Amino acid sequence: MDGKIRMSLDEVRNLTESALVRLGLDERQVAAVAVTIVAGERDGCAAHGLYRLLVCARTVRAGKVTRDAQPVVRDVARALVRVDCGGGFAQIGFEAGAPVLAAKAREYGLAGLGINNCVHFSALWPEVEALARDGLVAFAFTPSHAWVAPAGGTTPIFGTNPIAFGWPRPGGDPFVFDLATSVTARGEIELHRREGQPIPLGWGLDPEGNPTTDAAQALAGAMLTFGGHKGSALAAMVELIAGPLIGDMTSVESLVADGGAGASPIGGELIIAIDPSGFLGSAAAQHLARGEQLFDGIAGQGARLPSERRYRARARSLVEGVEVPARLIAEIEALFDADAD
Ligand code: NDP
Ligand code: PYC
Repeated sequence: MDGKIRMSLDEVRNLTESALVRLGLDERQVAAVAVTIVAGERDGCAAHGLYRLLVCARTVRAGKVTRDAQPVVRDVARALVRVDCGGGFAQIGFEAGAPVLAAKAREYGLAGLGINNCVHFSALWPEVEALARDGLVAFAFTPSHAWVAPAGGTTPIFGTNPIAFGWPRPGGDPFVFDLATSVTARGEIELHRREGQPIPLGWGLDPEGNPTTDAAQALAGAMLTFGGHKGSALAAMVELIAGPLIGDMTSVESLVADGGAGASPIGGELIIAIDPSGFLGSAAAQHLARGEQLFDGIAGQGARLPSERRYRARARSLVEGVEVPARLIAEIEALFDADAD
């Protein structure tokens, strides 16, 4: 088992920003990407925290990211906006497009943002949470690389294809869920492989199509969808609405474009925002308050709400900092060993 190092969130941010600067990303991308990596570490989502710097480095050094990409925002219809990320990380697309999306949702009740031509490695909850904090109901979807077999098959065709949802709550943190349509995110299996830990049966198949508890074998073979045919249908939906519908890649196409580099997925993301007052006008607050009865009914029987664990981790990290595997920090520092020569 690795030793752990305790770091403040400022230390996490400094390490992240300096690594991204040394990778040659411009100021805009450094800032936008660092926000999500620090948020991942802060909220106890290690698979999308500092570990991602290793993947970022591989992706940038493989020439898959435009280091000085500038997002181009295009107002394509009354309630639709597109952002071309110019081959940069998706975070700059969200940053540029979200204010336009929110304004359109307020004006028309419902609006969509298509983020195109981006490299995507981040979790989606920071985006739906931000929109929900702004009073909007939000959905986000993105394909990834073809790593996941459809229910009943053994050949990867889907990405891990997350679906995220955010709901504003009067006077409290938004209700948010963000789930891969695979049983678990690929990053979780990567972390198991790095720790030499077995994975639970049901997460993946080995390259011969047999169930496996070996993380490396599942990474080399096929991951499985959650909920069998139901997750499979949702994964297909994500492929369609965040791929062809917005003129961007499917997970199969992204993996072909990767060409064996082992870099982060390339493609697009779809975000939909709804302003509750679009349907409800001045009665919106009264009806949102009724949503609270649902949350009370869940929590009241001892079940937890999605995002509760993250908010608790956040509250703790803001005070105590976070614990990070010492080996991970050493690997991040070693990324730049040659620079010192
Ligand atoms: P999990 O299975 O850990 O969690 C999925 C959701 O379920 C979370 O909202 C979580 O809330 C909630 N949850 C978990 N356990 C419970 C419980 N017992 N009761 C109620 N709610 C619960 O996440 P995944 O492995 O599916 O995905 C992890 C991340 O990976 C996501 O953030 C996703 O965006 C990211 N990802 C990104 C991809 C990309 O291409 N960019 C691809 C695939 C995944 P909580 O957070 O509070 O635990
Ligand atoms: O963990 O499945 C994953 C993932 C893919 C892209 C970013 N994260």
